[in-house]
Amino acid sequence: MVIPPYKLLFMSTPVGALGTGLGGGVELILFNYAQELLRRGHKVEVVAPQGSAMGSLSIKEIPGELQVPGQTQSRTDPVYIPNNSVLANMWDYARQVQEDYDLILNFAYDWLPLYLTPFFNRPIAHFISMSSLTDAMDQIIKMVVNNFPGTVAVQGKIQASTFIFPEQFTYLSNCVDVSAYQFCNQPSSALAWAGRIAPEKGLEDAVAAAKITGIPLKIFGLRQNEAYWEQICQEYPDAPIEYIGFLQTNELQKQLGKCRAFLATPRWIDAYPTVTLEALACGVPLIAYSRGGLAEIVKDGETGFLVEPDSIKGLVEAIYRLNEIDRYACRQRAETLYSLQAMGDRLEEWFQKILKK
Ligand code: HBI
Repeated sequence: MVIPPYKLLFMSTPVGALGTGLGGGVELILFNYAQELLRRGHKVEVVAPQGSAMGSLSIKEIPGELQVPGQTQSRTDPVYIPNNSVLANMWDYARQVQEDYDLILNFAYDWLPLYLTPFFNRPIAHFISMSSLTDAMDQIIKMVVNNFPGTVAVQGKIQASTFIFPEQFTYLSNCVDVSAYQFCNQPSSALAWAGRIAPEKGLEDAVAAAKITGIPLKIFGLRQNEAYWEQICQEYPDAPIEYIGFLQTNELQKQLGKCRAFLATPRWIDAYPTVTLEALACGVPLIAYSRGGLAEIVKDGETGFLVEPDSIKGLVEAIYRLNEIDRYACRQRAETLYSLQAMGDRLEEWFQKILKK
């Protein structure tokens, strides 16, 4: 559709500088949205914590204390705003420059940006990157959904169903820049696990499956919770695992692509794990707990296997069925369902609807 070029201000996640991995999949989502919208002729400026860098994005770095990750909070926790909050500083900057933009896109899963929406004289679109976690977030999201209909988007239906107002969301699904990933049809025997290494990601189950099958497991991602990592190493001292580290996209796809399969073992309702789309783009089949966005991403028996959540036995059984999967079918699913082109169309349609009001 032909629409005027928009001037867009992207407000990044306050839990870490872009490029460090602290922001999880949202870092790559922000980058993919920005590069596709820039390609279409829109202007995109990014506001993010000090130390942020990602490709050639134009980033305004803001100092201040990082925000507490939402998934570490309990449902009835109050809203935390630390002293010299980077989140508050980011949104004070947005307040000062808002006239230079048509629309502000918020990537933070935090109370403050949602609360500030009525105080701004520019429309704010909110990308909700996780499932329902706390009452405070549910209530403030509901305020925005009710007073600014059409401005709040989620990724998938299962994520949306964890909120009490799923019908009022815009659905964006997720995306991957397939051209940045090489399809690999000659994998090694190694299995892969990738993500923030933290309790909600359930890494220990993948390590247990590696121990039982004796198949080596390559582990990619930021060791966000060192104690959790140590605990796994102590519990499985002789499991065939190798910690690779947190890699940027080009290096990650080279190593991930060579793996036989990707194990996705989330304990929580992971909204739409971006890294599993990266695996598909390389042709790597997914063996995933049937939980959250994974139940929408994996075509059982075609692009991998859906396993009963928390069943290590289920992971092992799926590993032994991997020769049933055609790796090219995995690549094709990434190309057709998760392309940047399709995401760009959805984003332009979303922004146009908001700006028409
Ligand atoms: N926690 N408070 C907070 N804010 C975020 O933006 C946030 C988070 N935890 C995790 C996170 N973002 C991303 O890693 C996920 O949305 C992918």
